Amino acid sequence: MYPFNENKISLYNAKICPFAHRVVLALVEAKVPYENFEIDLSNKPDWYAEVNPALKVPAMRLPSGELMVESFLLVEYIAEKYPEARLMPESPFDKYKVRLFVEFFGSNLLPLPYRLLAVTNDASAKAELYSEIIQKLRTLNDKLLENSDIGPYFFGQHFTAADIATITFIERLEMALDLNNLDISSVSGLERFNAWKSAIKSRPSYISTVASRPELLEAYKKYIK
Ligand SMILES: N[C@@H](CCC(=O)N[C@@H](CS)C(=O)NCC(=O)O)C(=O)O
Repeated sequence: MYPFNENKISLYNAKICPFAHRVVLALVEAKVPYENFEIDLSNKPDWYAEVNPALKVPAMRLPSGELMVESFLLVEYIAEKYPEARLMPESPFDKYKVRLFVEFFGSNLLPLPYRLLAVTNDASAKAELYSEIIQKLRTLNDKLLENSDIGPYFFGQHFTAADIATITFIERLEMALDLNNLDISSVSGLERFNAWKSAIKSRPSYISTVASRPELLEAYKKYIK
């Protein structure tokens, strides 16, 4: 039998995982008590197959015994179960906008850190990918602007699942850019993106849960080629 807490949510987490970090942010923002079970992804305990046969983190166990997987579905569950935190907007159309933004991000920006690490030692592929990264970040900037020109969050003053589900991959992208000595700090057309990123990164939920740079470098070195 796998370990769990029978009185509160059990979160099967890996601090370095951007998917798992989404769920941590949602739980902390919604002030949900939970017990963290840290899974070493390079040496998973045998019992983890009982929690998630796909052997991926995050997974969550409710005090009633149900097991749940898939990070964005977990964020949506937390948002719905704890509506006081207002992690999802109320109107169906605004909910659709959150999901569309997360979908856009997932297909366009989410893979970038892994792709960049994979061309670390290939100068021409790296230069090409750098242009693509800038172009995709500018599109992200414009989507943020389109939804709220003042910001700082996707929904203006209102921090939501749209921010939670995307920022964790930006952290990994920054790590991959730094590792490759690529700087985006003075690139034009990213002003709304930069303000968005700083606002989220200064939230206590983020500061208290983000993996350190050395922890990320150690975990992501396997993607470097
Ligand atoms: N679609 C899943 C993806 C989760 C995922 O890929 N997690 C990675 C870590 S970031 C994992 O557990 N990989 C298995 C492994 O490293 O063995 C979700 O959103 O929860």
